[in-house]
Amino acid sequence: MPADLSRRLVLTGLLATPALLSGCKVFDRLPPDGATRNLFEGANELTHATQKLVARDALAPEFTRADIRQGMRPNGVTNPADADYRALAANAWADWRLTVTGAVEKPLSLSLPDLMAMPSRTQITRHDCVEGWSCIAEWTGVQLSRVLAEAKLRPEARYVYFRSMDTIERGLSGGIKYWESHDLRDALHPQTILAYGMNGGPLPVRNGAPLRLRVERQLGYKMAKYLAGIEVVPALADKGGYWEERGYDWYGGI
Ligand SMILES: Nc1nc2c(c(=O)[nH]1)N[C@H]1C(S)=C(S)[C@@H](COP(=O)(O)O)O[C@H]1N2
Ligand SMILES: [Mo]
Repeated sequence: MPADLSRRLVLTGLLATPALLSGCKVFDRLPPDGATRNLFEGANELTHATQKLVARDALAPEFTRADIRQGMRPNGVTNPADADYRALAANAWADWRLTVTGAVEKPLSLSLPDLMAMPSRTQITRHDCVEGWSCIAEWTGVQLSRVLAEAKLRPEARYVYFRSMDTIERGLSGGIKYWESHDLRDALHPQTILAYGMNGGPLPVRNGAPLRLRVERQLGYKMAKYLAGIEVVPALADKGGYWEERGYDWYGGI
């Protein structure tokens, strides 16, 4: 049995909730709109509520360099074809900016050197994809809490949207760019970083250059790559992300 699943079993056994299926592979194989799915949507909320009470501020395990595995296998979009992204990459990110907007006193527009000038954090953590694989890699970046502190959250701030530059789905009416969201509790967690470095070098394109989110207590799809903007909001305006709109849990806790 995978470690995650057994850990989840222990947790759910302890708490005697039906939260086992929430966020794990079994859940994601259920038909997105079926009755079973609806039944477990309640369990998703329960997991979120329970973890808030007992475990959400705990740190994810950190590893040593000797534990680094697979050099971080890339997944999802690995080489954005978007013209604006290509132009930014061709110019070594000199024209790229991360915008911080919404429910903040001081909207920001930060270059890569701006972010690198802030105090950094390096962490070696395990990445778990909902598809059932995991990797261990070293991430370097700036804590999101520092960036949000600089922007000064307004009292109505509750959630943070992460807007990516890659088109993940092309349709007749245009392309859909990847996006994600987290509540403030995860956004302000000490291991939540905006990473520009991986395994001692710059973040490669396949893993989200120039900047990607790391939220170490959640599943891979919650960590948006190719960031362009952060938007602080009082309430979510949708299901919270690209995969959530397609049936995944909004709270992808592990
Ligand atoms: N912008 C963007 N972010 C993304 C994705 C994506 O396709 N586009 N895929 C997600 C998924 S499902 C996973 S598992 C991780 C993969 O990160 P990696 O490519 O560094 O392994 O990125 C997540 N963030
Ligand atoms: Mo994933």
